[in-house]
Amino acid sequence: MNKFYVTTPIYYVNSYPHLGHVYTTIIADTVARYKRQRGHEVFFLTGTDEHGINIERAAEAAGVPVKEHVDRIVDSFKTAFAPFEFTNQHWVRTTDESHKEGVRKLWQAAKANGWIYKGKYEGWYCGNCNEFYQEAEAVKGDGDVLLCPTHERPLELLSEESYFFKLSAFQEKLLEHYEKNPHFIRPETRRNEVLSFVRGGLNDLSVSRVSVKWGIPVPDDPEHTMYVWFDALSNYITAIGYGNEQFGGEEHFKKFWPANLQLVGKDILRFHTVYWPAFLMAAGLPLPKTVYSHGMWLSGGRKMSKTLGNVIDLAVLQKHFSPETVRYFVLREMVFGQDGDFTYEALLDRVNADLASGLGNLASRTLTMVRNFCDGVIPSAGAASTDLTTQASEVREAVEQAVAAFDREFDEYNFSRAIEALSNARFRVDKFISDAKPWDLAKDAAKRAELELVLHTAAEALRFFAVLLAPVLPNATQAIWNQLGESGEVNQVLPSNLNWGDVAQKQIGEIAAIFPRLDKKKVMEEIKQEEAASQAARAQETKQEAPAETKPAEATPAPAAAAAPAEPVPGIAYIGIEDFLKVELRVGEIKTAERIPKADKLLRFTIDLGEAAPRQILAGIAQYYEPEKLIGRKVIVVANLAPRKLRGLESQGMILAASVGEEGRPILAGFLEEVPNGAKLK
Ligand code: ME8
Repeated sequence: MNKFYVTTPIYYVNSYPHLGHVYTTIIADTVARYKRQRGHEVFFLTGTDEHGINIERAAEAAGVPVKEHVDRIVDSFKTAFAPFEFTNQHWVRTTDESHKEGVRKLWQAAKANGWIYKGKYEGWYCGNCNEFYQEAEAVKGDGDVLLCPTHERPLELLSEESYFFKLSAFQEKLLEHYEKNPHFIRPETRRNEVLSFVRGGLNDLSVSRVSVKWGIPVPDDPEHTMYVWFDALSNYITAIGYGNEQFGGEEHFKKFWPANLQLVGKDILRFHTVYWPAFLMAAGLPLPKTVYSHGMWLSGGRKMSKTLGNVIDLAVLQKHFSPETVRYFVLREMVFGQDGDFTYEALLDRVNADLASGLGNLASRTLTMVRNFCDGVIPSAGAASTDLTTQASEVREAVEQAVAAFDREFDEYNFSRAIEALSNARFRVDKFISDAKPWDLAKDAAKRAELELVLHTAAEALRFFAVLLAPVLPNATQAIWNQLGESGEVNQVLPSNLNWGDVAQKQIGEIAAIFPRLDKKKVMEEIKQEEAASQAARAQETKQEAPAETKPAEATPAPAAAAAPAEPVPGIAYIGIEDFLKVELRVGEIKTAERIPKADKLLRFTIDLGEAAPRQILAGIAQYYEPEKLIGRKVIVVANLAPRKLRGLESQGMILAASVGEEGRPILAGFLEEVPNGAKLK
């Protein structure tokens, strides 16, 4: 039996699941079901990435032990995924002991082969992507603060002893592999991107951290923890038995590795097509057959991401749309590999057109006529008039061609085109029914053969569609299958075994609507209200999670999308809104800024808070900011803090800043949009 191993990225537990995570997992699940239906022995893996400084900090901010914190978020992923009935054999967690054993083995193998050495690292680090950036790659923010090009958050300058992976030595080997295996990176555009990146030269990679405690200790040097990407990427092999006894260990690993398809978003392309193959080569292991990098779902034209805060709320989505309709939509709507804008309007239109009026309607009208006109038994194809017989053969041809096109496109991961091929054939069937008017034929006993041919053809087409669409719409197609009077599981039917005509003489089952039509206007109104409410709740919770003065540098987890937490998070000392309202936060504009003689930490500002006169405020940020560069900058000021004297000077308020890293480097809070002086924050 052919084996097929498909993986999704393992998702960060630094926040809660959103549509993006569900998307990749839907693709993987659909591929897994497709391959199983065609007789492959499939292993489908998904899971969670649970180490790293961000997670450590988020747990700290929540005041709970890190493991407890990650367990809770892993649960929220599993809860959000549950309605989709994903068929993954395993959920790998990087906190699993078996994973740790495997990662250690990979490290030791790479080290024994001479690809890991010890050195010193200095660089600009983003805790959100766990990645160092060159200064040139960073985006310049206000006050020349360097920002992460992906997350638009400040980078930290880190310097520490580190183990390095000799990535530079793999440039030629990687290029040779890309050349020899044109399908290793797909689609083509991404392959070209990676080729030009690697041709530009590779630097050695820092693969350990002494500053991060929440990670897997480096073998024989436990002061260091492994760089999270070394840890995380290894999941694809540790989860199937590399270096541990999972599923029987080595034998199972050898059976499924190399993976056939590793699905990733384009945001993590480089990790999977440069680092990952290099790590594998370093340990003498084979490389995956294909890394497919898909596009991003955008929301309002921007990448949907928890850090940017514009994610589609899974709770709202799932309230109005069944998991099957969401599956169908994301597969049909997004051209796989390209970005796509997610809108509820498009989802509603798709569901109503393709599923309610389309497949669902074909099923209900065909089966209702079989019940009403043929005593519930699907007729055989009778000897009808030549014209109708010709039309019926054209329908059959269209369906059979679509069946072939479906597999051809699906094998190339063109999901949208595969589904479109079937939809086009369905239009042909619908037209055949509308033209032949079986409801009229039923009134005329002399037209019995015509009536039977129409219903036979429609029911047969429906049966073919059900089998083909089983990986996309598992439950709906099973319902159609049962209503057609077929037994067993539709996903076990090999499409190539389908025989046109076999539908005849089946006693149909009970008819029930498969896809109810959705009232677009009503649903849109409800969604808008729910989204506004959930955004307000999110904003409220964010305030509660991060009281102004102790706001952590990195995002604390956004509130649960799928499982909005009704219960309080243990360990957080909650305050009521009335406490929060006691703090008067106002927008101020820095009018003057200067150093204070003999006080190397303090800067003296005059700040316009929209009052009669500007205030004098002192702030301990002199080591990090050039005073001249701050003039004109809008900041947030605690306006009702009791005045106090510092170095003999009165400070009449406090400027808010994030405190970053162990040294507590301040980063001033500010605004992206124009805002008047004195405006109140609430
Ligand atoms: O990157 N559209 O985890 P992550 C489509 N832990 N897919 C999206 C998406 C969007 N807007 N947003 C996220 C990590 N995704 C690492 C991976 S793997 C060894 C470690 C999907 O939680 C997409 O698959 O940030 C993307 O690559 C992944 O979620 C990133 O998930």
